[in-house]
Amino acid sequence: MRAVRIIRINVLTRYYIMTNYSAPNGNGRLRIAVQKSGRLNKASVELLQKCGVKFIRSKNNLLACGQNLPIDLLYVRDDDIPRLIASGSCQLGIAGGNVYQEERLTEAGDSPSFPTPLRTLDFGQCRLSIAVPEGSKIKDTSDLNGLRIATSYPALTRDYLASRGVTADIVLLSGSVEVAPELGTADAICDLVSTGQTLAAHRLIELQPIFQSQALLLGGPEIEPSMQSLLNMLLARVDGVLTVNESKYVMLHAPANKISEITGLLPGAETPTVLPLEGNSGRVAVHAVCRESVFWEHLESLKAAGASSVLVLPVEKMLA
Ligand code: PRT
Ligand code: ZN
Repeated sequence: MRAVRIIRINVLTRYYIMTNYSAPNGNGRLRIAVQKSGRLNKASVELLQKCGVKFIRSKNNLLACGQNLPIDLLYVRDDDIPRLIASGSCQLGIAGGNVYQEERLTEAGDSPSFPTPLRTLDFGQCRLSIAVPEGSKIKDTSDLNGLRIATSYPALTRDYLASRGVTADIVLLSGSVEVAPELGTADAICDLVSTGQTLAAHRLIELQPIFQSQALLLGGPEIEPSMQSLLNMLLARVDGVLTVNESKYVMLHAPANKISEITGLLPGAETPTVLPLEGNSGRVAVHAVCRESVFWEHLESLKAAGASSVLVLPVEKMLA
């Protein structure tokens, strides 16, 4: 049975959006919903800034108008983002995979206008996990049969339990889920975990991760043809930013007869540029873009293979 859905769009936000933004733009401007404040806000805004979107926030604080591109940011609660895209109020949005999947498992997810993930972003990593009090008799998911489990993610929790043939009573809480067992309102919880410190502070043991999450760039299934080229450009820039975040530019000197060995030690390197060095030293300069993280261990292996003067530089922008 599906969880009863509570319409969760914050009242003030809903009023504001209905009066100002309820109709699809139709003005050729791309509107992107980002979290107003919270764990995803900073990284979402920074991602768009790295994509070259310059904006200033208006007095009302909910909308930031793009200055150099026809792209505006709408600041909302993260839970509202899938619905704002589905309703056409925004074309894109950044939300956690947990929020997206929770919404997808409700009636809203059946709508043909429900958004799809366009890109998986490199922030907001966490997992939705079942946890039980220390010393609890619950040792396995199956032990939850007939018991109470507190969560803010009823659809994901119910879906997981159903896939294991378990029926438990869902206690719906909008926050502070971890205190439910202490208060005696639930036997277990299902909540987001990042470092695990919150669980430990409440003497809870992680029993079973049920969903791995990170931030997603969401988009509606259809976009006005006039906005398609703008969307394509933004997606190419997002790809560039995501690649650059991991990439490093490596420069080193190496014996000319060791080029293939040295190249093999560079993590995620494409064909390197090899340049002769002044004089006939038998050594060359090697320049390469490494698309994976470069650790001290990599540098030590390069040195052992004969490399010297190894420099690792950040890459600021990249366009495939
Ligand atoms: O106001 P709004 O509705 O927009 O914000 P919110 O309070 O619902 O969300 P927010 O800002 O707390 O989180 C936004 C998103 O960040 C979530 O939907 C996840 O996709 C992602 N995220 C990543 C997390 C965490 N890590 C996280 N650790 N969201 C919440 N937590 C909480 C968790 O609920 C628990 O209370 O942090 C605590 C556990 O953290 P650790 O590090 O102690 O394990
Ligand atoms: Zn939220």
